[in-house]
Amino acid sequence: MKKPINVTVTGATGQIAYSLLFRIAAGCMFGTDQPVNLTLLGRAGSNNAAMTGTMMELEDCAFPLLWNMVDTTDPMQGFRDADVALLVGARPRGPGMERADLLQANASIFQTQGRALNEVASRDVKVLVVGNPCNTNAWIAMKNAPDLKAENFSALMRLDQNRAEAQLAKRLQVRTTDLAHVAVWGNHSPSMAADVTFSTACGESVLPKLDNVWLEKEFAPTVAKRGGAILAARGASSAASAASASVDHMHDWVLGSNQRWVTMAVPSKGQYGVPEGMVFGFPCVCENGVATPVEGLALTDVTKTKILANIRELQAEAQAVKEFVP
Ligand code: NAX
Repeated sequence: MKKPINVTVTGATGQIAYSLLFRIAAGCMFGTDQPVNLTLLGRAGSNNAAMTGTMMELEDCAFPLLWNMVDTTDPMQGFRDADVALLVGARPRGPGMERADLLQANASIFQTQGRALNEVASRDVKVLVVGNPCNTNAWIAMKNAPDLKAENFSALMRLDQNRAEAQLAKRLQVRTTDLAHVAVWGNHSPSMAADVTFSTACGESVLPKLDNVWLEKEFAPTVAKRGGAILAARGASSAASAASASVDHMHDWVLGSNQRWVTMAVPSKGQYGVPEGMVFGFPCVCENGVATPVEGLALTDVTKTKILANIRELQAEAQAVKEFVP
């Protein structure tokens, strides 16, 4: 039996975690031969009774891979020796709250968590930020953890890729597993750029099978605004699909993507003109625990323009939280 890995999850009383935790414990994220120790990191001063209830349910599943489980509200305890940190908890936007207020409220959470990860987590910890605005929150955590490698940090854009693949598969009447090279660039916001320029279905380019009107007027807006559409329909934001995408993201990062392109927001090394260090959605290939953006693609002018808009948006977000970054 393999040695267990230490997985810390924040936002454990939230709706995403209610789906995510059970899939981790069932072996979907790290494989069915990999035991896990779970730490649930709650918010200091809040009523964490719901977390106790979730832990009772996890226990009642009798998952053979769940070796140990603890909860805490202290980040220094919560991230101690963490091999994987899933930062899901974030303050939701409240009535009358401006985007700038939300950025600030969440910036302090990710500053604290970045500092704690820097102090006590495994030096190889893999961090996935789900809580929004996830690209900027991941950047804040990364900047506050100077002793960890920047490559240890990422943000969730796999949900956007999964949404793009689902729309494409429906349009082309194929299965999502028939698709390859679907990419989403940029920020996890309505500005993101879903890109099928390089995509194939059953090994053939999808472009001759699609028309520009559908791509620009239906596909791109459907993917970019899907979160809002789900909120309107369900009366609650995407949860199970976000949890499933988080499982996909970490699974492929840890176990490899088998040369498949997977969209991850990772710190740029200057690829495609994205400023160094900006946490940006790129198509990546994962191998031996390393996610590498695919380089040298001949982007269309449309994609280049959208990438530029995403860079500007992330620069504005960074500016709004600059006092939380050393
Ligand atoms: P919930 O509102 O159900 O749960 C939020 C969790 O965060 C709770 O456990 C709560 O205690 C915790 N929390 C709230 N305020 C906090 C604070 N000040 N400090 C620490 N923890 C705090 O949200 P849920 O639906 O689970 O979504 C969690 C986050 O994921 C949100 O920020 C949401 O916007 C984001 N999402 C990100 C997605 C992505 O693709 N990157 C998609 C889904 C989702 O929208």
